Amino acid sequence: MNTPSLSQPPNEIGSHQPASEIVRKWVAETAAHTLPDRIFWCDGSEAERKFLTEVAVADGVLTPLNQEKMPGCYFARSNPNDVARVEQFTFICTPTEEDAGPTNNWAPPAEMYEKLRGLLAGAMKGRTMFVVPYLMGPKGSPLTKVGVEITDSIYVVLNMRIMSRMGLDAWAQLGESDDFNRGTHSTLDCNPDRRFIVHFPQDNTIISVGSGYGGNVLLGKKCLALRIGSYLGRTQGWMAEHMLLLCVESPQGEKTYVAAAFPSACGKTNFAMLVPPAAYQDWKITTVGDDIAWMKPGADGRLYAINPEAGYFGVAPGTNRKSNPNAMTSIARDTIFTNVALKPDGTVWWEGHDDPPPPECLDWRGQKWTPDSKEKAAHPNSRFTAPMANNPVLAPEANDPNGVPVSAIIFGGRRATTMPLVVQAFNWSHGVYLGATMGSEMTAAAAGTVGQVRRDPMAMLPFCGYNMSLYFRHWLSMRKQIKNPPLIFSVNWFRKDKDGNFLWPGFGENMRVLEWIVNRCNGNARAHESAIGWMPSFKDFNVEGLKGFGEKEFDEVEKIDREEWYRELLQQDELFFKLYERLPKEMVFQRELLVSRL
Ligand code: GTP
Ligand code: SPV
Ligand code: MN
Repeated sequence: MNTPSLSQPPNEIGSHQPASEIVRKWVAETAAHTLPDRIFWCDGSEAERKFLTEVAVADGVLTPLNQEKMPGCYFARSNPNDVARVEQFTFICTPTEEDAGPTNNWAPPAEMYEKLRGLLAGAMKGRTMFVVPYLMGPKGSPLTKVGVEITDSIYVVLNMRIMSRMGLDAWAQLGESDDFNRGTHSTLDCNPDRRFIVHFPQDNTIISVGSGYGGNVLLGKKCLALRIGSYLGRTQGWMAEHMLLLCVESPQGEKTYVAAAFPSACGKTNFAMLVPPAAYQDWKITTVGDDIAWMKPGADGRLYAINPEAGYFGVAPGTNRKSNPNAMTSIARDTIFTNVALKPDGTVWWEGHDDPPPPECLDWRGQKWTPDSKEKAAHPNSRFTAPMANNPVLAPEANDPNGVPVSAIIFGGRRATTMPLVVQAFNWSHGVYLGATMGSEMTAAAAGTVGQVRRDPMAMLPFCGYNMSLYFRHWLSMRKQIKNPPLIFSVNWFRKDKDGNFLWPGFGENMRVLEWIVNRCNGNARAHESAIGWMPSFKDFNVEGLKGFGEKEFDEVEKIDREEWYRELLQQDELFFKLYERLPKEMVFQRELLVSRL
């Protein structure tokens, strides 16, 4: 067989240009500036996937895994300097600095365009420029958006193909319209000094340079679906949120849809694919989405949500048959693994895998690793990219253009102290306050100090495409458009005892919290009023079959410690001071009410 080459794709692969003159002109201009050897127009077909995969393997970008044990699976390593999102190099370039607000990096748009233009000049010389058309959202949904990503990375193309609805449907939805997201990505030389992830919300434009990894470069995901999406949502009356979406089906067959915002690497994928414990045999959880939700009020006065994505870019470490069997099945085939460890038999491993540590393997950097090694075998932010169609508990509603009506919104951070297992907000504006003041320990999903508690409002700190104070206002004002709003809850799976052990078993057992939440939504569960919101008493909470967890343990995980709360309030104030200028008054009132209740 000949070596597959991008200069000679078979059967007209790579040549499907759109009818749109606007797109062709933009692509031609970008090519004239970046000077690629050729332009490859993606169509999303299976033939194209096969061809590009062969090229990626021939170029050493992908390594085929053991095809008997892991059919259709490939392995990739990123540059060791490029393993997570880089928040310090992520910019929101709105016309004024105030539009971007104090929580975002900002630069004047003209200046930033100029700087990026300089970096992109001739950047694709000797490379192929791929044009990737994609839909964020199910075909035919009023919420669905068209994006076009120009990229010089074949890895990006193959990942975007899994993560979005990539292909000719996007050209069909676009027609001659100008309404699409313009994304330009070049890996350049992958130098951190020339790494910028830049958004121009007012132009529906993203330019990303100098990285090849995850949320920095799969532009439909965090850049379009959250940063640009949140900006558009504010002007168009909808919401773009860092939320999973799941369906709870009760033994009576009643379906309740729940959205939950947890910060990066804090449990969204796990919660979205939850397997109920034995005591819940007649309950069923299905996954609508695991990372992002777009929500809009429907004609019936409820809030409807879609998952704009088509795949899962999930955290590998900690994923196993016990913690998340549905994820394990999802990644059994047709999956790309990035920065995990590679075993001699062509399968993969990571910390927290079902299999014991291999006697020998290659670590995520490609160096020999044994169980005696001090370093981790897989990078803590190593990931899998899997099609959502592989998920055995995928909700059919994930492809429904109408979306699903949301009954509950949950906010949750990773907190060793202070925050109880579950509490319900008194009302919408109190719920917005709970979300706005959320704190969480930092994780490996972003470059930074892992473990430090920071404020991460609605899990959107790195993803809000405009002024955070105005984002809070948008949340408050949405209430007027939603006659039957979802109830709002706060959860914390990560509270610890003095010895550093988790007080709550988490994972599948989170079903117990979910049951109480769903029952609250349907008027079937009791609660008592506490200083911080409605809480279940022990008798309202189902612990059937949960060994070693009785009233004492429950009280511990639900405890409100006043000292801790006063400290918490001081930390919240730091964020409020930063946002003070345009902070909605409701936030200050809610704070005062909380202080007086405490
Ligand atoms: P992003 O993809 O970065 O947005 O992350 P995510 O929010 O989807 O997080 P994910 O579900 O991948 O979980 C990240 C880490 O949290 C993994 O190491 C999990 O094992 C761990 N985790 C998830 N759920 C629980 C839980 O209920 N309890 C505990 N203790 N850990 C959990
Ligand atoms: C996150 O960090 O929240 C992720 C991974 O989901 S990334 O796509 O890299 O943003
Ligand atoms: Mn995420």
